[in-house]
Amino acid sequence: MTAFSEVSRINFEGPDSRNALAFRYYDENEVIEGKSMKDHLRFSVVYWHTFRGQGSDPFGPGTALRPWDDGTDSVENAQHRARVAFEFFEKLGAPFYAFHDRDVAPEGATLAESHANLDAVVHVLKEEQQRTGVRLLWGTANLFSHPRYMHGAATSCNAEVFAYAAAQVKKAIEVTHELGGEGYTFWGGREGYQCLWNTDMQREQEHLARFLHMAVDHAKAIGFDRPFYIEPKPKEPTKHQYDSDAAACLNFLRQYDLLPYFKLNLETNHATLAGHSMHHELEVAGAAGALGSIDANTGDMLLGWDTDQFATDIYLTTQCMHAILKYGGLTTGGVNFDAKVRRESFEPIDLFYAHIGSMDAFARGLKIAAAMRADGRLAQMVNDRYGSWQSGLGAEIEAGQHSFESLSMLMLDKGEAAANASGRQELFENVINQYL
Ligand code: XUL
Ligand code: CO
Repeated sequence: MTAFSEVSRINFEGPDSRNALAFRYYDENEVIEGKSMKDHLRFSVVYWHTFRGQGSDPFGPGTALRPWDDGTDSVENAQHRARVAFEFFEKLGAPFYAFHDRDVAPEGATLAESHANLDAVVHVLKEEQQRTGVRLLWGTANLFSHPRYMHGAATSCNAEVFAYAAAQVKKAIEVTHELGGEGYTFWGGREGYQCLWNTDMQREQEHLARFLHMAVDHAKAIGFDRPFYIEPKPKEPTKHQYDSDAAACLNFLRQYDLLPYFKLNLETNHATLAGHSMHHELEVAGAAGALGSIDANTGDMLLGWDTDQFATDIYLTTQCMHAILKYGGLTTGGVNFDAKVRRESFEPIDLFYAHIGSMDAFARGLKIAAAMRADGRLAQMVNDRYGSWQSGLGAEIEAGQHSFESLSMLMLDKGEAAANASGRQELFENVINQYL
């Protein structure tokens, strides 16, 4: 008897299937733009929501039934849970997973004890990775739950908390390396402020940069040559996080000479909390050559907070996959389901339904985006819109052959710029709908 004995491997059955435990669109072997769907999407299951989420909210405790958990915080329970997690990854057919150090193993009474607990579970994770072939997309450290991090970690006003966080991240990078992780993520949950009057912002940002440089140095020292990711989020739990959106992260990384070592891990619900669409964030990162990975989820338009729901909206997944294809696809990163089943979906089987539905939604998004690209109409329309840059004056400006002086002479001579053409937004949107 295993944890999910009623479920067998989820198979692709095609769009007409009525089987709730089958894929309709995600056929991992189907080749799109020369690459299998499995390699395009690089689906990943997150340990924190799927295996540690209890279904609690600010108004009530957890509702989730997780019969494999014995309710204790023991290392044995954590090891058992890790084996259950791999049964889930394997049956779902997810090639990757992601974790925080404290999701997989309990925090001990001392740092040394926490390290030992982590090692004991990492041992099982390694065994299970070898048994199943499931890989680690990225690891990370939880620098936000424990009360010691109340003022932040790398940006804490308490220097010893900075030191403790450094020790924790050092270990988390080492275990990520040991498990063959394809990357390492920094999400600065409490690296921000609640009150500007008590905050030395410049000092905190310099500390954060110093911390990240130490991480880069340590990765070099141990031979971990995979990308680091910064995951933007504007708020929650702090009022303002320094890594608030893609543009702020890029500016921070550039200012402190960290850009060569970092890419961005973009999350849909974080984008919307920042007042942006995910499409916007993908474009900002992609245009800067820093699109690394995505935390796939969605918010609820009518709820203000980070609800981290599974994305099922085909329009959203099409935008994501179109931007990802446009900027060369996911290579080290993946479509990481940083998403949780809602409080009312409390049975273990709901974990399967949630992942299957969102994997299918992303598979559809990928197929639609690829069809749009193969057809070329959208690209042609965009290209036409910039027609004035293709030759003549526009091409000369792009080639650096002009100055204010020469352009001023030209326009004084002409007297007025050429007439504008319509932006045709409605037509563009209609064309997109033809592919859906
Ligand atoms: C929080 C969030 C994190 C990061 C990893 O909103 O998205 O779970 O993905 O720390
Ligand atoms: Co996330």
